[in-house]
Amino acid sequence: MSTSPADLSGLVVAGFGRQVLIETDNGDRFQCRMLGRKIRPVCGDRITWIPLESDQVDGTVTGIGERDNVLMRPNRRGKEEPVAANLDQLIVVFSHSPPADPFLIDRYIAAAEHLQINCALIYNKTDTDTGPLPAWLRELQDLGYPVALTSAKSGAGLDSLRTMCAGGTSILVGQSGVGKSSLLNALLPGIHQETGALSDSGKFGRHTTSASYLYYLDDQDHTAGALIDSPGVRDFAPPPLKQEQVPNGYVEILAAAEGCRFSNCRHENEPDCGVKKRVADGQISARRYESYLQLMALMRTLSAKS
Ligand SMILES: Nc1nc2c(ncn2[C@@H]2O[C@H](COP(=O)(O)OP(=O)(O)OP(=O)(O)O)[C@@H](O)[C@H]2O)c(=O)[nH]1
Ligand SMILES: [Mg+2]
Ligand SMILES: [Zn+2]
Repeated sequence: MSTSPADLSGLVVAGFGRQVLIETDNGDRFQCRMLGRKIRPVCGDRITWIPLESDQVDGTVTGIGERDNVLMRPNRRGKEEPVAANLDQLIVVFSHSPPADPFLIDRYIAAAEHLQINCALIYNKTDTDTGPLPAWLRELQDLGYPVALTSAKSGAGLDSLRTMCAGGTSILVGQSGVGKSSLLNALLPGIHQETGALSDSGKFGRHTTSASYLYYLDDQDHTAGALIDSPGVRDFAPPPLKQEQVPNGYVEILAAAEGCRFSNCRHENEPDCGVKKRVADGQISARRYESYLQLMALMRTLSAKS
């Protein structure tokens, strides 16, 4: 599986299990399969490849470049698998239908904090919702997470989403049905055709439901950013964290930990806990603290099982 200087370079723009779609620097796209089972590139991976004479594919991926980071999530069998690599931002999309689950959103935020990448929040389908911003959302906004109100249907807020994406690679995550793909289609009219064409080509069979796609916001100017869509019900399961990583996922809890008597305080039942003090005097949201306790308990259960 050695890479020779003759190998070409490319970026993975779509992943379909054992096959990927790659894009070269000048924008040409090729379908590639993997050389050997160990190579498992995902969307956002920089790879090396060699062309291949074949009816099925255009080339073979020979290696994956070093990853800055990789977003993991559990697959259908509960096993962790990579979703996308080399991300700069996680964009959590939610709506009022299906209803937003603040705990789920906290878990995505925690995952972004753990990966040390930005996290932004998109409240989509605002064309059908005119109520005030929910309290939990205002709290997250106050913690510093940018919030944009969008409608893929009316086009409202799409400029804010575009601005959020500038300069890096972002991935849209969130519950199935909140409108992630619709937002991409609204931002980039025409791409829907392209994904349709891909699944119709026969080369990838019917595996497009488990695929992730990367799109440049501007093909001519990559500094405008890239956005990855990750479809499927599996997206409901946020990335797993180890229990000791949970406090880092809640920025206000991490900051308040300075006031704890014990340096290894988990802010659960310990005495003289700076976090519990701030919850009591209202400086930390009780909902966020409950969410923290719930995630700690969940990760404890999961690690006990594995
Ligand atoms: N009214 C309204 N409906 C929307 C909006 N965005 C998406 N929808 C609808 O919501 C449904 C789901 O949208 P999708 O874009 O497929 O959702 P998704 O998040 O990509 O879902 P998965 O791929 O399953 O994860 C579709 O019927 C869309 O037409 C919006 O802004 N307003
Ligand atoms: Mg989708
Ligand atoms: Zn504490």
